[in-house]
Amino acid sequence: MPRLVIVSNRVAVPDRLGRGTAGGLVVALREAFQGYPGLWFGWSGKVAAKPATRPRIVENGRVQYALMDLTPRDRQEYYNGFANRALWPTMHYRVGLSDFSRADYIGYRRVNHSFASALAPLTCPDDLVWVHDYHLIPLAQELRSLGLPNRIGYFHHIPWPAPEVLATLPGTEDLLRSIMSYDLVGVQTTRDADNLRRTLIEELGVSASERGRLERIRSFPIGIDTREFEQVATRSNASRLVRQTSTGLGSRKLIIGVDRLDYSKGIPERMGAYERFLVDNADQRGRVTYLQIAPTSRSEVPEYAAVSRSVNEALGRINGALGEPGWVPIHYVTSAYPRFVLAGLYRLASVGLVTPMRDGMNLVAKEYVAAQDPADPGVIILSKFAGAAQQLSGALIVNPNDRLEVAEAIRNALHMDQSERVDRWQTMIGPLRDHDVSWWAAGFLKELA
Ligand code: GDG
Repeated sequence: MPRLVIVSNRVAVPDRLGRGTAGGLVVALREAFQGYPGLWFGWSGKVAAKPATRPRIVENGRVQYALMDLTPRDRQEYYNGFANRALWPTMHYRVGLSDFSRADYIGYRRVNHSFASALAPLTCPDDLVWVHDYHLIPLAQELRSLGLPNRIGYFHHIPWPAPEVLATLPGTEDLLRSIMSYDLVGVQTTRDADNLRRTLIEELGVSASERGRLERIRSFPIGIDTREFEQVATRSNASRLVRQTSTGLGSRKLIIGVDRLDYSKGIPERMGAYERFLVDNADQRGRVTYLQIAPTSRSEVPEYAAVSRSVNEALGRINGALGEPGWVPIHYVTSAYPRFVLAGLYRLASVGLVTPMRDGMNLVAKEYVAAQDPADPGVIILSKFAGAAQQLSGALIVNPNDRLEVAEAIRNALHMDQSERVDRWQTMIGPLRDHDVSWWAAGFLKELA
């Protein structure tokens, strides 16, 4: 059996109790290692004054972790700069928020080069190398220039935009050339795959005779560990926080949103839609509560401070104008909760509100569905711009830019009768169980091998 080498920006080393950090990518990759002995290489999350040339190695069972520190300049230029201030907004169609700097791009290439130089000596020729996400697009090109003969695959977790959108970003041609060094490129949806193929043809001028090379671009929609999440949700009443929330609700219905605090997730827009719902349906005031969990992320990037301000502004306005003594329309928390608490809160909620402006997949949507009580499930309202909308056919699909449409979907979800809720849920849970995270990882790796 070949060894699996995973490379991602962040590496989640399990703690002494064997627990890793929660979160979609981490859970997914942990799952991939079930089938292979392996090495996981990436940034330690630490910043050190001197550049690292060799990683720190941590052994844990069948998996070896190789951790690189970044210098303050690396973190600024590679991570906060090109990856999160230029690539992330452009790939999410937010061209106006994208801030390109040549120095950041040089820093991005430098970190990819130093990661490749540190990784190459740790690999054997028959290892399968699987690189993850937009921070590391040039890695295969760097590894090839060091002579690595291995099969190297790349999975892009975020949307791949239309060619004319990506073309606004300087440096695109260089990035696109580097993506051709992979043997397999996975994206979330068929739309992303079409966009990437078109981008290569239009921006790089891939000619008709070379079109066969585009077959290496394939969609592999990522899943969750569905069965495990279903079980965790069933047992979640053991959590004091879940029981307290349930008691606090009384007969009120719960609407839930769970997102990293990121402008791509559409949190202020969603609050605006909920406000519209309360204004148009005054009888519902005091009968529903909207809980928004939004752990802070990337707080060093100025656009994230700005989205935090817009959320606080919307929250203050709505709770101030529509709240009453004894009823707060929106509960907003920015701390992260353990996974089993999250599962329990999803299960308590009559409505899952998942309305990103753009999202590669969106695992929260899948977790919400998996957590429901099969006999009395809640309703999911899902943005048409999340990759998950291509799979979750029982969702109420909305355009997150249309407050009225989202407000009406909230009303319809709250009034939907039980048999329709059960029917909709049943159309989703089977595919979620079949196309879970193991199916995703195995499908990609089989194709790569
Ligand atoms: C990227 C792409 C793609 C959130 N709050 C808490 C918490 N979370 C967990 C959720 C979920 C994960 O974080 C978020 O995953 P998403 O898919 O929703 O979003 P991104 O972080 O933007 O992920 C996305 C994904 O990669 C995988 O390919 O789907 O499109 O943007 O698992 O549950 N977990 C815990 N406490 C929290 O408070 N424990």
